[in-house]
Amino acid sequence: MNMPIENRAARDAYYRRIAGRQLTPLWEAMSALVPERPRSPAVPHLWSYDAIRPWLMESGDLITAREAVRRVLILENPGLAGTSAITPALYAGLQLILPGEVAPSHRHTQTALRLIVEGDGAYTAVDGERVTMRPGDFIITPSWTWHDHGNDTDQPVVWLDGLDIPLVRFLDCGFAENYPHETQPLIRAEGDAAARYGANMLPVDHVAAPGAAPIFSYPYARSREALVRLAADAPADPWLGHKMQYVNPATGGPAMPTMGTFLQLLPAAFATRPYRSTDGAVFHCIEGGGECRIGDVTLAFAPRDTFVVPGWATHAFRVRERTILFSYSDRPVQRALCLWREERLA
Ligand code: 1HN
Repeated sequence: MNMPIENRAARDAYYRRIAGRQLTPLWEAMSALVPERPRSPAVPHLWSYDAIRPWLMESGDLITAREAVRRVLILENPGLAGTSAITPALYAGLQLILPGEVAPSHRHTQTALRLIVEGDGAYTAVDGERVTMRPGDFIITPSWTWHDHGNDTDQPVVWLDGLDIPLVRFLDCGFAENYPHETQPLIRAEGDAAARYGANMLPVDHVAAPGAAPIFSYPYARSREALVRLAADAPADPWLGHKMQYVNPATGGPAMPTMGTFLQLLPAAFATRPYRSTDGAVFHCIEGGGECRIGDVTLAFAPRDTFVVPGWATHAFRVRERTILFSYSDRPVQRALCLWREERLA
């Protein structure tokens, strides 16, 4: 029987010959293709709002929202350079809309979320209904819904955009089109969706369908009140503090099919135990401030800062004052595929 011994030169010559036929040897790639545990190419990183704000405002002197379509500075993970991604599956950006501006109507199969960072009273119109934006509000733009934004206030308005752009690109299911006019017609009064689906009731003939929530806005005042109420009586989870997820009120499932969204309260002087999960997450500090230790990196965050924790990276929080963090990840996708894992460490 033939017993080959390692001959590097012979193997390399063979790889070059088969490469011409678009063939590559699995045995050279095996450990990278099937790693023992996730090794995310994403790295921990923080974007300080105070540091970024001047650059964002400067973009307002260079291009209008109309010309830009969306005037956004992308938060690109340093470990994913050139991909416009903050984690392998997700995108993040900070969008600026100045007084009097309109960001024209379009739709795409990518799902978007907004977390309002600065400014009070701009609006987004989704599927024929306007939603007013206030700081801390969480607003969704489901896949393939027409959406345009406007700012009728006298102050700049900034929000954090989260989209599933890299995921949709990976799956090759991106479609997009512009609305024939700058804005879409409003066919329902503001507050219609919230009344119909967001008051712990549903229309009597409603048939729950899979997909994004039928409400577009989760006002911060209500979400915050719930967390503050819980924190007053219930013990904090040692790993997560008081952490809630935003849901589709018609199904109890996640607010959007591709992105999980969370709001978390960490009491004053609280330190969480180390935790990791397979979904890398984008965090945004709404109130308070502290530190997130991720492996040997420590990120110090203040209100309006955004930071990213890569998937399966062990991390722990330490806060001074009561802190409220918004976060989003691809958890619903991982769960639907039975891939999601978490680990609570000592
Ligand atoms: C988009 O439609 C928005 O509607 C924001 O505000 C960011 C990034 C890429 C593609 C579409 C928005 C986007 C986007």
